[in-house]
Amino acid sequence: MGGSYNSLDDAMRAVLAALLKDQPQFQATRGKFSELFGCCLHLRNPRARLSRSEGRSKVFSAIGELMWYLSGETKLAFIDYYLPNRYQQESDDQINVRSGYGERLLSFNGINQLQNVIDLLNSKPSSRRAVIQLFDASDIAASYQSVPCTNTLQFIGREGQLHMLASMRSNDAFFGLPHDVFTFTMLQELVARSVDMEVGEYKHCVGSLHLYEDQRAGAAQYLAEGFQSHSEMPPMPNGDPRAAIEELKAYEHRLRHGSTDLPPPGWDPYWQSIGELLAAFRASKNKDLPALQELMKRLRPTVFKMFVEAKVDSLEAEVSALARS
Ligand code: 5HM
Repeated sequence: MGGSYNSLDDAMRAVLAALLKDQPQFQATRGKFSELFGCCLHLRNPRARLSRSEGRSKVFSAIGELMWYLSGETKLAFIDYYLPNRYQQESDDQINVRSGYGERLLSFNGINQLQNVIDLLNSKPSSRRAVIQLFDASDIAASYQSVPCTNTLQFIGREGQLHMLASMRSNDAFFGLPHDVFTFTMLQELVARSVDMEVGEYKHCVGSLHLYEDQRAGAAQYLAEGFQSHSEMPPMPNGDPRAAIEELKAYEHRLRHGSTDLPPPGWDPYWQSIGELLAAFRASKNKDLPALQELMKRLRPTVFKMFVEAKVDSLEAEVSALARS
């Protein structure tokens, strides 16, 4: 199984349909699962990285995971804000999560791997050495609650386009895949902008691509939703994105620590819309329906608007259910 797809949703539909055909015959600590071995998915357009269905809420956690990686840390408290209770069992000490990529990306034994590949590609745009290593020999030298599922992220510059190949040892097709494709293709675009190339193609190659037994109903429901139109993100602004990312990180930090401010004025609309999504997540966590409705009014018609709309709908339903009880 493999194949070439126009969007993440197209790839997910093919993968989940194939995984549902088989009965869950393998057993892991995390449950029984069916599996595709050695699967390589080719996304022709890495910006079609938003799954409409996961968008009922997962776009927020996907952006949360990206911010977590870019923080350079692996703190449980950070990701728990976006995915409550999901990562607790992944942590050995309830402080850090070993399978988080932030520290390894930005400070692996003191090496900033992200900056390294940018510097390498700026000096040798066609290099075959632009590799970020995430899984490490030490990960299986002892027993841990969780270790990175990604082996390497490789960037290949060809004719002004930056392609990417993600190599994963293990990937959960229903929950992990949409998050991983989102965060990795965002990193691809960040690197492309930093080396003045256009975003090329994306390949997602996985040793064990699997579906757990307890996610089969969700996967079947996703397939039953039928065809989803593509939600392509707009291009990231040209030029070095580092300053914008630092501002976004500082803003995200304030929101996560309780601020309800809107993104500061003057940002490029691309970063502004990501900031607005983070603000909508803050308001929905606060169950602040007026703030969410206000934000909805201010949002420009971006690909993100439908995700905020879904948050407004579910909070409205919650509030009216409360009023009835
Ligand atoms: O036994 P193993 O370490 O492979 O279990 C980790 C589980 O988390 C697997 O189902 C894996 O596919 C999923 N996972 C994922 O899909 C975990 C991470 C964290 O590195 C990830 N994607 N990024």
